[in-house]
Amino acid sequence: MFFGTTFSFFPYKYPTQLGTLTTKLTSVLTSPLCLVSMAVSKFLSLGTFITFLCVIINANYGRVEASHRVYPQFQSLSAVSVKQLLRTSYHFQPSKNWINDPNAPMYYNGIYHFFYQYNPKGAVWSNMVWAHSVSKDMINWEALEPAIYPSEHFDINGAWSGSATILPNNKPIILYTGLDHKDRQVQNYAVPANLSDPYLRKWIKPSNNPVVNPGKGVNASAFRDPTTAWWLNGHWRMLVGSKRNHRGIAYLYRSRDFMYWIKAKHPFHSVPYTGMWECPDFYPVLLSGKEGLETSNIQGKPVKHVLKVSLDITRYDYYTVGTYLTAKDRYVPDNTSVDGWAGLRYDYGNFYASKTFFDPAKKRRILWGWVNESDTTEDDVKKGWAGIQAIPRTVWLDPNQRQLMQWPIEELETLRGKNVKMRHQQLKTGDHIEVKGITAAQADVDVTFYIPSLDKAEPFNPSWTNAQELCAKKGAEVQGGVGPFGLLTLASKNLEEYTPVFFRVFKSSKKHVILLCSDATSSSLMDGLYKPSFAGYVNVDLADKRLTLRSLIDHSVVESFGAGGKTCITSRVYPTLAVFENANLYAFNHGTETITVENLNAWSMKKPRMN
Ligand SMILES: *[C@@H]1O[C@H](CO)[C@@H](O)[C@H](O)[C@H]1NC(C)=O
Ligand SMILES: *[C@@H]1O[C@H](CO)[C@@H](O)[C@H](O)[C@H]1NC(C)=O
Ligand SMILES: *[C@@H]1O[C@H](CO)[C@@H](O)[C@H](O)[C@H]1NC(C)=O
Ligand SMILES: *[C@H]1O[C@@H](CO)[C@H](O)[C@@H](O)[C@@H]1NC(C)=O
Repeated sequence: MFFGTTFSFFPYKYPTQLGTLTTKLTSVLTSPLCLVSMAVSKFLSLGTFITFLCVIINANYGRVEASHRVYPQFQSLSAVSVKQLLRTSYHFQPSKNWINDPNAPMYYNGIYHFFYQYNPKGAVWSNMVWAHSVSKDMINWEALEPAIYPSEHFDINGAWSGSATILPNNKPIILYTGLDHKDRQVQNYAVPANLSDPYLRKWIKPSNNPVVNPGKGVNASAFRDPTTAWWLNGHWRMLVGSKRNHRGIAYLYRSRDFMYWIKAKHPFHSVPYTGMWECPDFYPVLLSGKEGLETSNIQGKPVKHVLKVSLDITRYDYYTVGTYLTAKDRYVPDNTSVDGWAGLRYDYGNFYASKTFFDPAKKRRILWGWVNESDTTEDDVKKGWAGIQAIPRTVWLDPNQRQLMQWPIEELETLRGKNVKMRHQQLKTGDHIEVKGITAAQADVDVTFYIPSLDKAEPFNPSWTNAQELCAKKGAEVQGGVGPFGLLTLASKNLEEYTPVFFRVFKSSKKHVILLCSDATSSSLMDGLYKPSFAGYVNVDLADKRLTLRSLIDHSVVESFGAGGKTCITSRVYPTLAVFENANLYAFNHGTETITVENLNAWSMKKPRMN
């Protein structure tokens, strides 16, 4: 009974009526200078100066709320045409319109629930509601009616992101951010109207909301995204993301009954000059093995904790591995984890506002993350859709205890169709060997490369702290010693278009440095797209001289997992020639050292039921 006994008093409330539907149009303006800075991503090397500048600029050009109201009529949506070209097939998305943050993923009585920020009216960010889908395997999805939408004084101007907690006696409860009638960000709760409905279709927002007001000293315009709550020593705890001046903050709140919350004297954690912390996520991980833990279930277990924050300034998700000081109720990152934007990321590409949940059915922790578009807003309006979710990933602690490992949930493999293999294939300098016989635009590729010798690895310059800059400088075409080698995905026949995912191996004084790149520079002949050379370092020793790479290719997304999930990169690309059956897949090597494809498996991927 690690939850204690307080909960028999839990006051579920069932109001008789749901209010009328109103939402307020809101819009995001992002400072052009910061966007440019982010696009070239010079941040990491220029350090806090640009950061500081952007914080200031964002303060002036940040989120601006318009004042007129719209009345979404969910039953009679204006028809939009949805373009199929470049639409993903097995990544989560609704049938049309804009989506962003994953909200309150959870498992309840045999069903996975997934909620997400959704605009029922169009393909741009606006009119946010909580769309709701259900699944038995997190691969095939059925869309339901929106679960939460603006209707009450405490969320009349917006129903923003939040999380689910499963209370004792298996009762789900959602905490979410409402934009109230005064445009303040407040934290509300919602509960299922009927716990016997297997799909939990209807959610109610009791009248004692909001349960958390910003309070004194808290910026009511920067106070959002409550976490899953955890139970310890007689109290629930949860975090809310915020900032004070330029310091990013996760405020800690405690409650005995989930209704009456008190802010802790000290923030749970904060870091100067990191700006607004969105979507904090906090959870335990076992020191060894892949098994996940329920957020409250740590007593007597050998654990570390993970704190993830989404930095609004850089629009990436960063995490640290550290220690939860339960006596002080504070989090301290390990000295091996860099805290801030030089730190570890779940993904070095398009991946934001992520959230994990514990899946009791398979005892694993699963990560959901939003993957935005890299085309323009005008393109999105023409397409009729914008945004997908990354394939759910199982996460666990790397045996080195310094970082996480991530791997697509095993259920994805049920979509694998035709399989082709490549074994012991040598890749000499300049080789492009085609992987023939699968649908290369919609595929799952898993490859093990063998590096016979590391002697030719180029020297690593210690000033190369920014992986993305290094990848931009030394792309797939620049000949190296050991690498670049890897996959050319979504490639047109004559290589007018291709998205290479590849390794380069460098030699430093102590060990080898491995770079993984997913480079969108040559991905499309179309202009006006965001085509970054996304990259991250891979912390592996090459004792066995092998590197593995798995790429999930899905028309306009390439989601890659290096070295068994140590480093992940998701790229959005929009080929014009390399589409459908005109897309090709190659293994390539542009290094002087010959590399062997020891084992490659590629599968055509089937299309699941998708909303
Ligand atoms: C509060 O946050 C908003 C939104 O980021 C920002 O514009 C404003 O300057 C902040 N106010 C203070 C007092 O820091
Ligand atoms: C709750 O859901 C169950 C199962 O779908 C249904 O039989 C029951 O009528 C519902 N109760 C109410 C009050 O709607
Ligand atoms: C980091 O922390 C560990 C114990 O947690 C300690 O043994 C080690 O000396 C620390 N290293 C540095 C550089 O502070
Ligand atoms: C995704 O889109 C690109 C291109 O417009 C932006 O540069 C990123 O900041 C954006 N990412 C998020 C999380 O909004």
